[in-house]
Amino acid sequence: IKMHFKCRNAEIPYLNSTIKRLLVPDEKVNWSSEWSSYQATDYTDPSTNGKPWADNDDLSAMRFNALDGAVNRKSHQVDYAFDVNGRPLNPMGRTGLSGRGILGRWGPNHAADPIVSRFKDGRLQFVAIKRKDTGEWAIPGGMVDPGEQVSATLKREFGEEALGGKAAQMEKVWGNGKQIYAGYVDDPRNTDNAWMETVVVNFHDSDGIMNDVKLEAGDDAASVRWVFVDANESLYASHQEFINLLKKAHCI
Ligand code: RP5
Ligand code: MG
Ligand code: MG
Repeated sequence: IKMHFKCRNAEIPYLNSTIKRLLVPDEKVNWSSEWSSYQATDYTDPSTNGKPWADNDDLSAMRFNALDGAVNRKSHQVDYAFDVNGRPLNPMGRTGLSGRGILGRWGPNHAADPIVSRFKDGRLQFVAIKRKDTGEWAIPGGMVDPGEQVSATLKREFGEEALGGKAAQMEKVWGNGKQIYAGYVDDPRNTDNAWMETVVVNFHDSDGIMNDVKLEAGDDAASVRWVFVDANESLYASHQEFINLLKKAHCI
């Protein structure tokens, strides 16, 4: 996964705000690169305070790099470090913004991304949704709820965002999951102290089951459609890299 491009953009304001990131040059992304005067813009979206899915500011009560009650604070990739205030440090380096931003958790925020794919006229395609927040096309992923199995998140989010919340005859497709990635996501919401991680699972339909499933956008999705992988459309966060892994898995 390419590090810190989408979550280092100092040109555009941070999501739902007028806040801008401090510009972090390429050679200063790594924490090990000396920058003693580094002072990122500090921002935690006030609308997240008190939300059931959001942490409070009492970091001393949290068990980091561990399963903290039902909340998974373990990274898929590393044991992360902390800054002088005890805030988790983004393992991929500086983003120019400290605090939680709009994310709910200090440290890793766990998501799951279902890639439902098939061959159409000999070309590989997958189900994509248009995100309401940034307007970008994306895999219909979502956050893992506390205590939720990732396998359940994958089905739930696909149902909510791509099937309009309606249950469909997809059992056979769900039985077919192959994990293609687990780790960090270069998500535009990431900060120095809070970041997205995901598990990407491919559900490939080789039996034409999806031919009878009606796609319908719902929840955080404004629209939904099949996208050919060779169309090379630009996608949200690291999703193009996940599609590259999908192509590899299907020998393309
Ligand atoms: C991305 O954000 C993940 O890859 C996943 O697609 C998504 C989860 O967040 P929401 O869709 O719930 O905003 O980093
Ligand atoms: Mg969702
Ligand atoms: Mg989503």
